[in-house]
Amino acid sequence: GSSRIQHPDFARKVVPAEEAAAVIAPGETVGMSGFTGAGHPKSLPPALARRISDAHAAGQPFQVDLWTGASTAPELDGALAAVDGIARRLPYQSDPVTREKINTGGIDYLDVHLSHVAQLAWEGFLGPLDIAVVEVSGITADGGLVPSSSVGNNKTWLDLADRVVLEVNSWQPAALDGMHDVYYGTALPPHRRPVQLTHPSDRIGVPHLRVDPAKVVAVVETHAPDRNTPFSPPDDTARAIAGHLIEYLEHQVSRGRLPAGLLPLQSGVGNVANAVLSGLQESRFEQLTAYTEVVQDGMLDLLRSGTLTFASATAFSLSPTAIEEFTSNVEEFRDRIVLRPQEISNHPELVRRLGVIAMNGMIEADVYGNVNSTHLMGSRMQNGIGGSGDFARNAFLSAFVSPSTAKGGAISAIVPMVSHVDHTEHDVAVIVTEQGLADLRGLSPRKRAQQVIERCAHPDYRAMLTDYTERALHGAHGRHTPHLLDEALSWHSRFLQTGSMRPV
Ligand code: 0RQ
Repeated sequence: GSSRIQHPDFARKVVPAEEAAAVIAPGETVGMSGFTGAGHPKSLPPALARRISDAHAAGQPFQVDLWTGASTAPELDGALAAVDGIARRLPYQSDPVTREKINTGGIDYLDVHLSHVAQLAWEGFLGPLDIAVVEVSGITADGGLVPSSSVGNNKTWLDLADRVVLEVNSWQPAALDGMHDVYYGTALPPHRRPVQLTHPSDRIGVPHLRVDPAKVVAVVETHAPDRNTPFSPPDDTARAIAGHLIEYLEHQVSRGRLPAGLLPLQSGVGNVANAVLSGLQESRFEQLTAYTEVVQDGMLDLLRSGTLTFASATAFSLSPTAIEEFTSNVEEFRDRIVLRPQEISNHPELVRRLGVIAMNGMIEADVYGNVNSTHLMGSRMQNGIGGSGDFARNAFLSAFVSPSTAKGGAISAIVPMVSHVDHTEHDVAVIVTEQGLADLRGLSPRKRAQQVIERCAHPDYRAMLTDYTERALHGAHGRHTPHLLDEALSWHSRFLQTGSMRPV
């Protein structure tokens, strides 16, 4: 074994990935590590995909149920989906091949709040977990597992699974050791206790994961990178959205509704989220903190400049350039980033106590403030709800952001009625597009509709939306949330029939 495996019992169990993959039998449930393309196993999954493909070629059925932390990478989700190796998948994915199989009905997909996954598994409701396949960055002399670039559900998988395969990835910086805080205090009700965390930087657990060595059936050594999606600089739309949001936060501070250092920030991933973080870099804010899921490029920049003093998350999601920046300056980041299990990074109790400011992307919002984060045209799964619901419902302030149109203007992201609801009107405080920002707090549905149309809708769709709400006010069964039921989803139907939400 390499120097990353300090314990002789584990070193003796090192085998090639093919051999490790052979311990997984058809029909088993596999819990794998991985969160936003970080910390997933990289060698066993492709080997498992080859086994599955061989079995299928020989006319034998072979599928597994796959649980993870969140999204993984082409060599895991992509490879297993491509060979039709996944029967059931949870909780979040963003892989194009997996997405296609979900939408053609080949994969049963369960879209679960990320903070709920561990308790759902513990409850036993999902069935037994046969095997855990977890990437770690090292094994200590006393058998402790040094977590990798994500923690996710690893604690739960290692505890629950009958058998365990560890992938020790020497590509991960050795300096990750000490950056994790694994909380072992969770229990199912009625034995649950308060989680004693009152500041994003609090440490309430231990730096290493535990595993019963008797359960470890194989150890695989790898040296392979995380997904490392390259970073594209924010476009004008993303910058405009970020500008509105930051101006709004400044205004809230000046009105005394938020402290000068704001409250712990949660930010989704992607172009707009990164633009908000870049915008904060140029703003007057200082002494910021983050209580979020993912540390992305923009957050690393904020930490380096000192605008952000501390970030708590469950995973990294960095570009190749940012990884280099992180590894060559790791000492600078070590005491200012902590990675936790996702049941803690996304814990409703903690999100509420800390007063998190949540900022997440959306597919569409309706004029009354309901938000769809997951489904295109009501039925096609995009990625999943991820952690957005954990944060949105419990945040001090919850914002949803999106360009006002999609597909070159053929789709309005502001619609009469959302085609799927992930976040109800009760969980949405602020909606932001490049057009502007609507603060929906304290407004009745009819007043919300005015704000959303005026501030957020694209000018091409404003008159149509106003026309709808005005006719609904007179034609609806009730005037509280006025809808014309035969028309509410007609924009989506029109898009599916004609390729545009605009009338022909
Ligand atoms: O399609 O790829 O074919 O071009 O949807 O849209 O604009 O690239 O948006 O990457 O910011 O993702 C909600 C999906 C937004 C994301 C969502 C089409 C559009 C494009 C993607 P193409 P964009 P983003 C922390 C928090 C849930 C999880 C979450 C998400 C594709 O933010 O997954 O918040 N959120 N997690 O063209 C039809 C519309 C559309 C539309 C966009 N109204 N109708 N298609 N598209 N709007 C992170 C984690 O939880 C891990």
